[in-house]
Amino acid sequence: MKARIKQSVTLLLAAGIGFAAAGAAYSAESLQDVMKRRNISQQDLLAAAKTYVPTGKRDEFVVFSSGGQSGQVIVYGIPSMRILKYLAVFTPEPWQGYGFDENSKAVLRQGNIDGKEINWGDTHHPAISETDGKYDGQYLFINDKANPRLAVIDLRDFETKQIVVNPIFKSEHGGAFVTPNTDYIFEAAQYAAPLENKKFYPLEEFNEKYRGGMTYWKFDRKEGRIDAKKSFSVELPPYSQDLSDAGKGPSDGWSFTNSFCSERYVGGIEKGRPPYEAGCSAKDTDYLHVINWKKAAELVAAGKAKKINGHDVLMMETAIKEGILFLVPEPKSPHGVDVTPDGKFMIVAGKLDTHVSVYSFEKIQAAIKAGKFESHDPYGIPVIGMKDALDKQVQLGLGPLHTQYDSKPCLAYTSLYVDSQVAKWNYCEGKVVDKLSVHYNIGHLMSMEGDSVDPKGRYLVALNKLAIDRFVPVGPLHPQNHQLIDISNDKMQLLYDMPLPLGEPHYAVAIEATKLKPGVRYKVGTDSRTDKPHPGAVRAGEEVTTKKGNKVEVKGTLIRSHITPETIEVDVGDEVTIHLTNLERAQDETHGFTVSTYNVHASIEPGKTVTVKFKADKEGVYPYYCTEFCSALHLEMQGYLLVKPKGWKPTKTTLAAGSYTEADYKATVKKVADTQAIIDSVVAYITSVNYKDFPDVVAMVEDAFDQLGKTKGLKEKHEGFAAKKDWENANLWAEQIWQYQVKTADLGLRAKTYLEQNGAKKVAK
Ligand code: K7E
Ligand code: CUA
Repeated sequence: MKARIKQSVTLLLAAGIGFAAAGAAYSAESLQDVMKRRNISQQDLLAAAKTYVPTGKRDEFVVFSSGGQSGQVIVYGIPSMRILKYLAVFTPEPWQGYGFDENSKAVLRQGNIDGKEINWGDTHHPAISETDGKYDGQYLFINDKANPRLAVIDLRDFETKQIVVNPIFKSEHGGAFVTPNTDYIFEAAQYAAPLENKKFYPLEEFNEKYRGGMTYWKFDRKEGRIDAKKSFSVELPPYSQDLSDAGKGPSDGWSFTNSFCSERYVGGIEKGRPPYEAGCSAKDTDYLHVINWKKAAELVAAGKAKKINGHDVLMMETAIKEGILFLVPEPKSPHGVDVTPDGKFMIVAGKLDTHVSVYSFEKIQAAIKAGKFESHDPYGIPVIGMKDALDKQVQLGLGPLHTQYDSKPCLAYTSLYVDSQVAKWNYCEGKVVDKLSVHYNIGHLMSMEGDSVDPKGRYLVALNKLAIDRFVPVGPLHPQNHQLIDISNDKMQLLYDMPLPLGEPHYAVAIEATKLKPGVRYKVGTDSRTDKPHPGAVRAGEEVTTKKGNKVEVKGTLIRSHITPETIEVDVGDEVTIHLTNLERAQDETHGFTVSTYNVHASIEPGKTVTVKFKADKEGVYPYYCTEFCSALHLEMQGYLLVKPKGWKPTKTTLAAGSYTEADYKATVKKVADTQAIIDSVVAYITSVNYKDFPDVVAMVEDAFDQLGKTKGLKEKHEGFAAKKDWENANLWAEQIWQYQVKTADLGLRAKTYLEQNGAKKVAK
């Protein structure tokens, strides 16, 4: 221990004074040498140059990808394809404490269905909040297909704030999609089921009793939460509603939803009936659902909805009568419907058709106005003739699924699942301009802000379903493969294969990195899951442990490098609640907290307050500690939970002590003086240059002085003990000054290096 401190002083001194080790001489390989050795072509090199983000530089775009069955969201950068974070949404995630502390558990448990805890989700479609149809970078939404739920993630801190359970569906897939000003986030049911909860109807009553639907969740932007009371649904036939999109520009106020299995076929392979896949693709067409959601919202507000499970549902009968619901045939088992950036067309891709169908919003409106319908479906919904709604059909290839848009007008990219290709085509002229093979079986694809009114072009990502031969084998379960494609030129160029070790991603959205402005710290004492002051928060010096009956409540703090309190004593059987506030203001100074064997963990970022709770049901000794390597003395950031047996009485009342001498004390005092000299020299350097022009440095300097400020009063304290010849206390309090100095010096040296590397200039004194 002492040896280590001595070593770190030496290191500190060396760094402060600036001994730089000279680089060893070696013969450098040329670029040509490397290309030859690694068998890299000019084309590879170009791709590498387009994706490489040198150290210290940042990506241009940030992607939020669905994490599929992981129930999470994956965040990565473009063009580097480096993974930045997994966002915990429907599934516990221990690093972030999600599901292991009380505050995040409260969010996770909002997703309970009928009191059942659900600890996973099947996330499909993320959506970024929009203002005037453009991504605004404030919120992210994502659906859970398996358990019909929707989550709200705040992009100020990238944390899940809310989960809402769909009150009438049993599965949902066509969501999340946002309206152009994020008034509503909507989702479509997938597999039809009775809308009333816990109602049983046999499959023989499928046509009469099973239903699909669309739910429009009202988003309260001021609160940053969905307002379930102001949300509503529209009842739809049991047609297996699928992907959807919101109208924009001229089509704002309308939503469009595909369907498959409008045959309403019910399988039964075990009874010798042909399976779903046969019965669900028998017809040549399915239905595009066209809904006037703005009018629907007005009708609901006017009291025309029926309450089902306490939720407003506009029934089909009302929707038909009020003229807000229409169907248009679409070929065959379609998947994606994607509204063009100008809002004039809806492009539908039919999985079993080689064409994409471009529907005209203008033509659909004309047919509605003229009352020109070719028929009505079995539920009485007016059906607009396909030819009356179509602008054109374009043959692209096998298995078209999803479409995204370019910044250049009329250009679209459609994924071809069966062909394993991306088709680049012009929807104004109706012709294919380029095709590129991907590896393999592409599902969704994504261009930069490519589903907004203002796509950014440049890059496209192919979200492939199969990776087969792309990566080093890791067992039968292969990684996912996201491929980055350069679309800035006439010909598409494949740039990069990224194996994703979490899946299966369905859709992803990419936003310009500069639009995201997440914070680096919370206001001290914030519950990050409610965005409100945490009732268990305390400031330094206010830490307290109380006991009422068998309930022990600890209000503690964390700062480099100690946890207050360092001992928690309880009786066996006590319910223990520990609230911890991270007092740090420094960027990235997160502390973690866990107690041995009690299955609790918290990630406590600067300013945050988090609660962990457990029943101390076994007597014994349980170390607790900080789980983030937060400082040189991180390992010492520790304490003991002592769970005492019933009726236990102490026999010994003094703690085991170290034995320090006057010489130890003097050595510590000298160390403190030497370190202060380093700090002074670093401060002299920093203030001699234009450090105020570097916001990151200003923050580091602030944090450094914050640390140094904590030494106040400690000098008097150690000198007081020294006067009484209490060398133990004198030495340890002097040592504590040095602890703060080390953190100050560390920040100061980091600031100095930053300034030197970023061309700081001398300023006149
Ligand atoms: Cu996998 Cu959008 Cu759910 Cu298509 S979805 S591939
Ligand atoms: Cu705090 Cu390690």
